[in-house]
Amino acid sequence: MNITQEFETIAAISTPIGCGGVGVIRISGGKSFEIALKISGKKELTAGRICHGWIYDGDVKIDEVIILPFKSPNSYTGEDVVEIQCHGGVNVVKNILDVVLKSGARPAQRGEFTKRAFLNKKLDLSQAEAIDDLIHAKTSKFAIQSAKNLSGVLAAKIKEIKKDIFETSSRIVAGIDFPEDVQEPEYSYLVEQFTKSIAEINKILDCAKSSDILRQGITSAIVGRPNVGKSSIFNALLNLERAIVTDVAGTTRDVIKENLDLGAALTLIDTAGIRDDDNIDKVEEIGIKYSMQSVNDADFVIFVYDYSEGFTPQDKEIYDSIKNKPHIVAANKFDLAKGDNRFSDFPDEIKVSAYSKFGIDELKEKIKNMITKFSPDDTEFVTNKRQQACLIRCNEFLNRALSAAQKFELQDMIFIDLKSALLSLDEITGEVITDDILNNIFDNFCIGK
Ligand SMILES: Nc1nc2c(ncn2[C@@H]2O[C@H](COP(=O)(O)OP(=O)(O)OP(=O)(O)O)[C@@H](O)[C@H]2O)c(=O)[nH]1
Ligand SMILES: [Mg+2]
Repeated sequence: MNITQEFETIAAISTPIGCGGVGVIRISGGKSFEIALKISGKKELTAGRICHGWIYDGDVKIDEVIILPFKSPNSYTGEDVVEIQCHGGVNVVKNILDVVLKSGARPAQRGEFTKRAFLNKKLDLSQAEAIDDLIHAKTSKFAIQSAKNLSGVLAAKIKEIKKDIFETSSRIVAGIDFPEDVQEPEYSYLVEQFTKSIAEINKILDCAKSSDILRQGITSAIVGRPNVGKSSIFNALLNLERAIVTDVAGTTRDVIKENLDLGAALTLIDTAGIRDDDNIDKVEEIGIKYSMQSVNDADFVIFVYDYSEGFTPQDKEIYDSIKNKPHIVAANKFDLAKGDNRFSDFPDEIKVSAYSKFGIDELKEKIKNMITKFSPDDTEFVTNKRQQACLIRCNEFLNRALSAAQKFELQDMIFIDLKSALLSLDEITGEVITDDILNNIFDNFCIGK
C-alpha cells in the first residue's frame, strides 16, 4: 500500500481518562519510532514485537510500560504507530503524553487517527463512521450492527449497486461514442436496470427508521398526579435510588432522564406530578410545563395512578391528555390496596408496588414489548443521516433517469443523471468528499480515536 499523505506525528491518550488497569497512549506518524526510542531508552524497536521497559522524562522514571510498535502500512492509521500501554492512572497517562509531546509529537485532534486511516485508505468512510458508532453505541444490539458496517457490509452493498449503475452507464457511453459498432442499450433494459437499483437503495432506506431507533433509542415518560409514586417506579425500573422520593406532593420539580438497556436503548424520564392547584409555586409550575413537553416528545408514556386511592377525576384528566399516545397504565401502591376485589379501571393495567417491587418485572416486560413495537429485532443495514441523504439524492437521479428511459429520451441525458447518481454513492464511501464534510465527520469523534 502506498502512503499518500505525509503528516506531522501526533499523539493522544486513547483510553478514557480515569483509573483503570491499563492506559494507552497512541503515537502516529514518521517520528513515532524515534520518539518511542528516545523516551524508553531502548536501542531498537521491532515492528510487531511487544517490548517491555520504562518511560523516562530525562532521568526520571515515569512508569513501567509495554510498547507496541507497528510499521507503516500495517497499523491502524497506515503510518508508523507506537502504542504505549502504561498503568491506567489519570496522571500517569498524562505524564507519558507530556513526554511524548515534548519529544516531537503534537496533540492529536478529534478523530485524527481514524481520519488518517481513511486518508491512507485503510478503511472507507462508511467504515470510519462505523467505528464512531461502535464506540458510542448505547446498546449491545447497535454495537453489533455497527461492527457489521465496520466489516464493510454497507460499503459492499453500495459497491454492488454502483457496479450495476456503472455497467449501464458504460453501455450507454459505448453506444454514444461508437454508434456504428455498438448499439445503444434497449430502453426496456434501462428501465429494468434503474428499477432494480432504485429498489436496492430503497431496501437500505427502509432500514433507516429502525437504524435511527437503534442508534438513538426510544424515549418514555412516566406521567401522573403528584405522589402516585412515579419517582419510586422510576427508581425501581432502574434499580437505583436516582430520583428523590418523599410523601410531599410535588417532590419532583425537574425532568430526570436515565438510560435503561432493555434490548434497545430506552431513555426513561421521570416528570413532575401534574396538578392544577392554586398553591403550587413557580418552580413546580415550570416542572409541570416540562412534564407536558416530555409527554409530547416521548415515543410512549407510562401513566401512573395510585391504586389504593382509585382512579380519581384528576387522574382521568391527565389520562385523557395522553391516551392517544402509545401508553402503559401502571396502577401503583398495590400493596396498600385492601384486597383485589375492586374492579380494575383499565383491563390491561399492570398492578405494581414500587415499594414491594411487586409487578415491576411485569412492567419491564410490557415496556420491552412496547420497545419491540418501535424497533425491529434486527436491521440489515445501519445508516446515519449523512448516508441516508446521499442515498435519497442518488434515488432522485435514478428516478429521473428512469422516467427519461420510460419516455425514450436521449441517452446522453440519461447518462448525466447516472453520473450524478454514482457521485452520490461515492460520497457514502468517501471516494468523493469535500474537506468540510470530512472535518465535520471526524470532529464528532473522540480524541485518541
Ligand atoms: N406503600 C407504598 N408507598 C409508595 C409506593 N410507591 C411510592 N410510595 C410512596 O408514595 C410517596 C410518593 O412517592 P414518589 O415516588 O415521590 O411519588 P411521585 O409520583 O414521584 O411524586 P411527585 O414527584 O411529587 O409528583 C412516597 O412516600 C413513597 O414512599 C408503593 O408502591 N407503595
Ligand atoms: Mg417524583
